[in-house]
Order: sequence, then structure tokens, then C-alpha cells
Amino acid sequence: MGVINSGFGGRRGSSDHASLPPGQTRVDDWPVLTAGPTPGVDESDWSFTLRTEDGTAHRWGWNELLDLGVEDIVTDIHCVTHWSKLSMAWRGVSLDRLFEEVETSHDYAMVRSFGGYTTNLPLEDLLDGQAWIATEAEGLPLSAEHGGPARLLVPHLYFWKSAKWVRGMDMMPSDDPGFWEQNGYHLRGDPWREERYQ
Ligand SMILES: Nc1nc2c(c(=O)[nH]1)N[C@H]1C(S)=C(S)[C@@H](COP(=O)(O)O)O[C@H]1N2
Ligand SMILES: [Mo]
Repeated sequence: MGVINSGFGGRRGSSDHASLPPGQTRVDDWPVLTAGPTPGVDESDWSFTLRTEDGTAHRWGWNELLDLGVEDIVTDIHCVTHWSKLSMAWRGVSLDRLFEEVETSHDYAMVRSFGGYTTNLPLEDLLDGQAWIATEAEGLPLSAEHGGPARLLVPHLYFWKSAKWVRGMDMMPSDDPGFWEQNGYHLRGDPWREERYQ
């Protein structure tokens, strides 16, 4: 179990200001932002299914996920509604571990949640230690309102990409928009470039 400091840690200067992307304000609480009701998902009912272009469905149950290897991550998160929370402690399984077991030539993924939420991501933003299925935050199992038992964590992009109650992803050949992206949010959402809306 290694401690990974994401890229944001390296950018942090002596003042908070240096670590905030443009247009962001630091918060010390942790706001809940959910479109719709909070689904109740048990660890025993939870599984993650990754579908590829040839119809293969790779599926990991709760224990199978954790058996892939859990990492500690310290990272900042940035919501498009202008709040950032700095230096959060997370625990989760890197998507690199899941993709080690997957063959795909498609470059994009549609991430799916219990409750129907979707968000699109390029594979490039999911690999190389940039994305996790998170199961804990700040030393505790993820609460239901924050996406427990498991959510995506892609902290280098705006936080709407970090799908709560994540249940799987489908590989796709083009960057088709997910829920917020169909409603005007940017297709990629890099906070350092202020890719908020389009
Ligand atoms: N399933 C699901 N995931 C979601 C959302 C949602 O409404 N449903 N909201 C997104 C948005 S807009 C943000 S800012 C973050 C908020 O996560 P938090 O409530 O844990 O702060 O979750 C993202 N993931
Ligand atoms: Mo958000």
C-alpha cells in the first residue's frame, strides 16, 4: 500500500492561493452535490462491470475489487460550482489495476452509476495513476451521500467526473457526452484550464 501524491501536491506553494485553480474558492467542509435521490447500495450488492467493444463484460465484486490492491491518495478536489477542498485523504483501487485485465482499442469510456448518472472520460484520463474507485475518504468508509460504498475519483478533472455510486463503464469509440455534459458542461473539464461549460 503506497502513498500516492497526485500532481496537485507538487503545485502547492506556501499559500493556499497557489494550489487553487482559477476561479476556485477553498472550503473546509465537504458539500454534497447530487442530482436526484441518493441510492442505497450495499457492499454485498455492489459490483463494477466494464464492457468492451467485443461484448466482454469484466466484473468485480466488492472483495474482488479490494483484492486488486488498495492505495492511499492525498489530493485536492475541484467542483465546477467554484469550491475546492484541499489535501483530502482518500483510499481506493487504481483503474490501472482493473485495466490490466482488459483488452480494448476504444479510447473513451461512459461511466455509469446506480441511479442512472453517467459521465464520459477519455481512457487517457483514467490510466497512469490518475483515477481510482474510491472506497474511503478522510479515514472513513465513504458515506452514502458522498457515493458510498464506491465512487470514481478523478481529481485532476472537475468533480462531476467523479461519479458517485459507480457501477461500471462501457468503452466507446467516440467521446459521447454523459449526463452533465449533455446539459452544457465541458466534455473534459480540466480545472486548470477552466473547462467548465461549452
Ligand atoms: N452518481 C452521481 N455522481 C455524481 C453526482 C451526481 O449527481 N450523481 N454529482 C457530481 C458532482 S456535480 C459533483 S461536484 C460531485 C460531488 O461529490 P460530493 O457530493 O461527494 O461532494 O459528485 C459528482 N458525482
Ligand atoms: Mo459539481
